[in-house]
Amino acid sequence: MKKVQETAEKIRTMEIRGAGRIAKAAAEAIRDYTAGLEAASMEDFSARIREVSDLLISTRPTAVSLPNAVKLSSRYSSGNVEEARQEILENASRFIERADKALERIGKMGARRIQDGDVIMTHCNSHAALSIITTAFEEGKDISVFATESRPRRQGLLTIRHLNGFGIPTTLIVDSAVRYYMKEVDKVIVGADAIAANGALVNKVGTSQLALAAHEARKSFMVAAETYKFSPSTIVGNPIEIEERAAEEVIDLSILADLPYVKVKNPAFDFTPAEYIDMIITDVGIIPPAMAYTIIKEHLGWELGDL
Ligand code: RUB
Repeated sequence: MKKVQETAEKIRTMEIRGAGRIAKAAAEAIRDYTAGLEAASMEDFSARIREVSDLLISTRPTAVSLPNAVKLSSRYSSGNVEEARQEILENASRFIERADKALERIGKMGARRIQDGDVIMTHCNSHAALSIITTAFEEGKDISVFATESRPRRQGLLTIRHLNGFGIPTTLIVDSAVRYYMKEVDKVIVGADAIAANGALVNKVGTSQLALAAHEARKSFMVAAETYKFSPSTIVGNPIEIEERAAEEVIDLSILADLPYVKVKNPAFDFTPAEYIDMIITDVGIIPPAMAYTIIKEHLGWELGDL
């Protein structure tokens, strides 16, 4: 349990962050916990698996990859402890492998949509989006990147470091310079924290303004998302919760203390409507946002009764 608590804490404090990494860390935590779990009975086993699952899911509310990873990993049908343990170990390992392969596949398929000479804009720090960019570059395409800073946590600094490691020419810009530079951009590629059944995207706050600017300038807006970033519960009408983070990420609280009429809002994500998205590059193919429902039905193994 201590290791699960540590993982949960790392996700909560964003030491582990990004929807894909969070999902993989949760699956690993469940796998390791289950391997060493000493249960007195099947009821005991079930209760403990439920407890760690709930703990992991409670860490951050928006990235649907987290509950998807936990649910897919912690499934079992046997009423026998040893058999149920084996089922979970296999399911968790399968999820981890799926996640690794997904990034590679998205990179390869997405890279086919990148042309020699393309200027790409990306936002925040998405491993799926970066997989496409670095794969295209390694294939020999002469590309360059505009990377947004991504206030307030400045995940853009991770992105520029990553791209620099590949030798990809990169320009760091503040978030508010997105529209100013859009005329120099050919394609926008971002990641996803969640995709709703209607094809709407939830990603780092500011993504929707990139989409709007790309739409206005008639530039292609591409989303890189593993199939486990699609949200089954949106089919039955559940909204995706947008995480609201602490004011101190935005402003020093001592400054705020002197400003009694001022409050701070700090949403971590925003919604981009499907009509601004040209394509979603998933590990099972490149799809229009209108196909989100099909991905959920065919690749997440959900029955409506589960939701
Ligand atoms: C990260 C973020 C990323 C997505 C996709 O937000 O919005 O674009 O999670 O990332 P945070 P990936 O830093 O708040 O977790 O493609 O790596 O899953």
